[in-house]
Amino acid sequence: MATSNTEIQRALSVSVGAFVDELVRAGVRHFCVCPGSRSTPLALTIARHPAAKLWMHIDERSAAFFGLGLAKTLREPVVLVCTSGTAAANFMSAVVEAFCARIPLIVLTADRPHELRDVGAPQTINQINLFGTHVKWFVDLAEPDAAPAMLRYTRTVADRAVALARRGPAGPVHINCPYREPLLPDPAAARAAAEARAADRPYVTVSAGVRAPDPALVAALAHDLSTLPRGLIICGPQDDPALANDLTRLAGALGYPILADPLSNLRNGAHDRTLVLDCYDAFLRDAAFVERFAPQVVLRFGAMPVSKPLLLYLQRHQSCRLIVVDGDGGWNEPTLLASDMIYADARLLCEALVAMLSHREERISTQSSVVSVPAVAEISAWAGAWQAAHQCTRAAIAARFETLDQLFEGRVFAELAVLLPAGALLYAGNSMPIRDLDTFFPGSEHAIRLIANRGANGIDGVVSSALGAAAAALGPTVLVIGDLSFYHDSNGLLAAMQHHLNLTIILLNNDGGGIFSFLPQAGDPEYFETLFGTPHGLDFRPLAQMYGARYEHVTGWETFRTAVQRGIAAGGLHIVEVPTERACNVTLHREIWQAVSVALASEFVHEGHD
Ligand SMILES: Cc1ncc(C[n+]2csc(CCOP(=O)(O)OP(=O)(O)O)c2C)c(N)n1
Repeated sequence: MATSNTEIQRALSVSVGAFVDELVRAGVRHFCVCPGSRSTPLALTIARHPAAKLWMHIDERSAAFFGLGLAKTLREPVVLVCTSGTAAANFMSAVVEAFCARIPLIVLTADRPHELRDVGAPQTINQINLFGTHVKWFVDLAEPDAAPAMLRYTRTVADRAVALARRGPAGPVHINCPYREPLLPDPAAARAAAEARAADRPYVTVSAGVRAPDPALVAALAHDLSTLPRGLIICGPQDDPALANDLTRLAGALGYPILADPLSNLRNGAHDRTLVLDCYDAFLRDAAFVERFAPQVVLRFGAMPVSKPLLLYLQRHQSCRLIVVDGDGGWNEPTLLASDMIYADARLLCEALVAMLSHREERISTQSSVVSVPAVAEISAWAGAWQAAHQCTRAAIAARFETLDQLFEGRVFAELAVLLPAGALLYAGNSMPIRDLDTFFPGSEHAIRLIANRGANGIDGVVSSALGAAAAALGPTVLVIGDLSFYHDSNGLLAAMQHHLNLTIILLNNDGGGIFSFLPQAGDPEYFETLFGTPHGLDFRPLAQMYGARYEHVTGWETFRTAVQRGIAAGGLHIVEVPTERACNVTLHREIWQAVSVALASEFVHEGHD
């Protein structure tokens, strides 16, 4: 072990130099770093590394969510760095979100050396397994050591951490890094450590395969599905943009409609969207539709969708076969109704099923088959009914909006569907924004990316996550957020100023938690406002001023459109406040659901769908 200060400094410089260099070699580019003394070796080494992009943040909670937004948008691991003590604890919410939403993060917490732990040393807490079961891997790194074997160890840990964070199910890993004083690394020694190895190759190249579906399973599944005409595909939040083509092809081969969650990456884009339905959250509230259109089979991909009516629909038809596909081998199945869990890569499974189904069709058309294949007319009637429900729901919503002059939270999303250019990224806050996005944002051929923090559904860290997304996005980024969520992470706004980011925030200000007005406790006159509504009466304009944001309080749809377009065109930080009223918001939602029911009743009486 190094004993003199010179030896300690050399070991520190070489070891941390090798560690940061290895993270970069393994593919990490973005490092979100927070100030502190114990983390000095990491901070300085990262700042000096030519290929590392440094994002400095003062508040650790905001930093971690910023990193999460970056990682989500880039679909790449991002590193977080903080000093010892409660700084590390402030990473917790974002680490939990990353774990639940399968987002790769590499969390580096600086710590004191072992002999200074649990002895009352300042700014020292127990950081061992600090994030509990919400990380995929925890390592209490060995103290810096320049011995060749220890450098091999350090580089291996870095490669393994990046690989593990990436490998499905992706998620956060935590490396606790003990450093002994003196903490200043010598830049030349750190650089020499990085340059000691040939460029552009990690110490260990980690290769991970994908889960290919078992051919026997594909054959059996294709057989079963081809005998079940009344099928649905449900696609929840998932991150693979290439799945859209394969899934829509499978839907076409089976004649099954796709109920596509806003975070499924399926609603928008150039793929065939004929069978992609995006307003089922509204029409599955209609009891008559739910009763009449019972599925025989449901194929579910991705995480569980946000829509509660969809969950209730599945619960209503419990006898239907529910097949859940998870290429990561996880268990995203909160309905507890799954009959089959398939651990296979979603795209490979779709491709194999399509190939098998077309092969079967060819065989059937050349032989007289004993297998009963659904008549094309029967498939069309089923899919056609869902498409008709979709179209008449959209029309009913549009008709209601035409006569609606007042500002309504749901309509914000219908307006954005028109205002956002192709290539834009729309971040939705939790609570009502994600739900209204689900119902009111019609899909289109424009490639608009929809993102939200749906791992743990927190209202914390949303501003920072959206700014992280803005830092990575190629097109304009727009965040729609409720006032409590906005207030919760107002610290995050500093990043926009410090890093010159472009973000338009649409602040839906109903002075409290609007979602609670939809719940039964809204009927409690004594405690509702105190415990749930939680009005704050804040004027956010001075806050915006403090962070150099342009602030516009809109009063109607014309001013809303102009303000959003101005925000997108001008760049920088724009906050567009849309004032709404909680009770009125509930009434309007219920009116629209009622209008949808009326439209469905008329559609299905006249058309005689079955
Ligand atoms: C960190 C965290 N704390 C509390 C909650 C519980 N919660 C869910 S929605 C909500 C109200 C959010 O209000 P706002 O952001 O204004 O959105 P609105 O309900 O008005 O759409 C709260 C407190 C949560 N999800 N996450």
